Amino acid sequence: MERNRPIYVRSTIVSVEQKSSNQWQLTDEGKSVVDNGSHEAIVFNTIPSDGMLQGELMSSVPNAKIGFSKAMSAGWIRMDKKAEGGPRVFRKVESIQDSVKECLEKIRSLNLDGITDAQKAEFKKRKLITSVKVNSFYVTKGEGFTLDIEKLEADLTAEMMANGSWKKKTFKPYNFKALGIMPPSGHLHPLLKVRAQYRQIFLEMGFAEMPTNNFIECSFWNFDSLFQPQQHPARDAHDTFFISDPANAHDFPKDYLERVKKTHSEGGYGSQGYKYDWKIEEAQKNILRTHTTAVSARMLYKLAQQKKFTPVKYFSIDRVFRNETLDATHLAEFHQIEGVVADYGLTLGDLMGIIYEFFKKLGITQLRFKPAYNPYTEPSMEIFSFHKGLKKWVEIGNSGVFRPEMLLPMGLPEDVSVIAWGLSLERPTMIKYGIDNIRDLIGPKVNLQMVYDNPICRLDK
Ligand code: FB9
Repeated sequence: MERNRPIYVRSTIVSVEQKSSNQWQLTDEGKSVVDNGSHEAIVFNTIPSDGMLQGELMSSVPNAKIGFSKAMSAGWIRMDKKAEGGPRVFRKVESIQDSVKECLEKIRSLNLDGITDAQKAEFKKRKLITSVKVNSFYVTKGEGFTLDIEKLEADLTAEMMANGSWKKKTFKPYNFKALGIMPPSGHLHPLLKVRAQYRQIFLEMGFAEMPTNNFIECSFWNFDSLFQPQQHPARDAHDTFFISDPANAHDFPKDYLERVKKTHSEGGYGSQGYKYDWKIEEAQKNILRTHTTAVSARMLYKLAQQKKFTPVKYFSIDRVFRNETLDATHLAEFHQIEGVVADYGLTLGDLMGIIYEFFKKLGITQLRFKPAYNPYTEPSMEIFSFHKGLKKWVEIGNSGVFRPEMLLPMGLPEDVSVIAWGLSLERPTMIKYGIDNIRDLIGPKVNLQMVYDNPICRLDK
């Protein structure tokens, strides 16, 4: 091995050069001519010395029409149209030279000597030959040509360095274009990808995220603080999951609880209340929260304890639980997305405006609002968007202005209003990733490969 040649470079064993060319090849008909003679030669050879009826000739040989025409043009045969019994065909010469057959034999052996362009054009027109592109590889010996395939070393080892054996080895050159091995990594679930997008939208709009790390909530914060009466059907076990241990909560702001109790049972703040015997035992019951509005209530109460009110924008995206009938798009839990704005003198127009802004960041601009009912908001509106794919208006959320019976017992100033809206995380995720059954998105039957494979989430695209 030359001393000055780098150890990792192997000299060329063979050089390969690709060349493309167009080549004439025989068609099946051309091959038949080589095997059986040209059509005109077959016609000539079929005619006996005393001639034959043209009709008989034309029906007795294949390709008789082209053969007859070419034989006539070549001066090999003649026709007597007035012969007795009908037009007869006779030979004009003793013998013929089948040049078509001879040329095609040469073309088959790739010998085009003496074959004119006009002949090639004629054969091509008669569909006897066709031009094909042929890719050829010309292999020549390189300066390092050898018949022994020497194993290229992939690694320079300490042992080679120590004993000097590296000097006699040839190393495989590094392939710096090789892609690295995909490192094993985690994969975000589609729901979490979409949650990140919604979180980003809220943050861009100046909202702060609420602490939602308590799936278990007491009925007081989940219902009573929201002025939702204790006999409301949503508070029954068929809609709500109750916790057996600990079944009850005991830590409430005492003064606030009394104000809530009074507002429900006797009214107050201009409201007649529900006029029922409000029971703390109902408020103490622990449940799995049915909406993140329970967290909003806690945050608004905390806000009201400030000496001086300050406007806020809060949001939350987290799991809520409802003991509802399951189907292809509903499970007993879902992720609720909620936005809340508290400020002086907010109106329904402000609520519509901020909902427009929110959904515009999702690429949705066609909205409609439909009057609705929520126990804790008045007025309330369902939000609809025109779905281009389905060509119809679909519900995409709910919204409203929190009632004074909810806000004033907390201690918020009378001129402060709070607007809020909500939607689910699952619905947009299923739409985004084209998932029809929620069990393909969430739950024990989810195909984890879907989690690995599904693309990045961009909600505005
Ligand atoms: O998310 C819903 N639909 C939706 C949302 C987004 C979407 O695509 C994205 C825009 C690109 C497509 C559809 N809905 C609300 C409407 C329906 O899906 C509905 O059938 C299911 N609703 C859930 C509750 O059902 C028991 C979705 C969930 C929901 C409903 C209401 C709220 C939150 C979630 C609320 C609220 C609220 C109201 C006032 C004040 C505070 C909170």
